[in-house]
Amino acid sequence: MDRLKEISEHLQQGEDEKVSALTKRAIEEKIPPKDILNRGLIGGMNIIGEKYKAHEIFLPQVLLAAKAMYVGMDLLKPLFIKDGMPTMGKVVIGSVQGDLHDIGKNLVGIMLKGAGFEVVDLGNNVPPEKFVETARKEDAAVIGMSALLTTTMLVMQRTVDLLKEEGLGGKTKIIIGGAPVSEEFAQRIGADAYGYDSTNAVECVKRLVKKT
Ligand code: B1M
Repeated sequence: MDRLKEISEHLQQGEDEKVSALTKRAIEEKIPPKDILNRGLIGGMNIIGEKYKAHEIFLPQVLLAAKAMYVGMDLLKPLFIKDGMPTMGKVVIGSVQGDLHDIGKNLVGIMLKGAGFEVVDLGNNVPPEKFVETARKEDAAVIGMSALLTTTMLVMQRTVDLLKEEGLGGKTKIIIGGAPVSEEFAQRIGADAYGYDSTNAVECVKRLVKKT
């Protein structure tokens, strides 16, 4: 069977040890890390998402798949992060308050580090005050917020507003991302950019940093 398909299928079964072994083998076989990530790991996770939506599987299976996803991501991380690169600027990232989904946000963090940015990762369930306070303390060029739930998207608006109230509006730029958000939503709440995936997020952040 195709190696990437194998990774995707074992991820869907939540078999983290198999995913680990197969990811290692794919790296040895010189399959591009981007393909292992996009077609193997994310490919498997997307199918999990569809099955979960159709009530074909339940939360415990999603959690096991997420664990396997992390095992694979940890192996790929060093291949995306080049050592010793000069920093392109500081980015504070997190999943917004009420949101525990952090796989996409972590991917964005890995890609940003790989592109030479310094990343301050606040984790998940991050309130607006924490984003703004950290951006000020760290003198960050950009805040990156991730939301996977339609209910938590609204926290992004509160963070954008708070940043302006605190006088950091023009200085610290904001990029948002996550399945329920869009370019149109980003414009509506006054965010500076919307990243549709982790690669696009890096392109947007590079553009934002040039403008600061
Ligand atoms: Co949840 N969940 N979940 N879940 N979960 C979704 C999001 C859902 C769409 C599933 C569904 O019903 N089809 C649904 C949301 C519905 C909605 O609001 N419209 C949902 C729900 C309802 C819930 C719970 C409420 C379930 C419950 O308890 N009844 C609950 C909420 C918990 C909470 O947050 N308070 C919940 C819990 C969980 C788990 C804990 C089991 C687990 C999360 C584990 C973890 O993250 N550590 C989980 C998972 C894994 C999912 C799905 C299946 C997969 C999400 C994922 O990791 N995808 C998801 C279904 C789906 O999305 N298809 C679902 C892979 C990841 C690489 O993609 O995160 O989209 P994604 O990130 C992408 C882009 O969006 C973008 O780049 C990434 C790479 O391409 N991106 C950015 C993301 N952030 C960005 C930031 C940027 C730029 C780009 O700039 C800063």
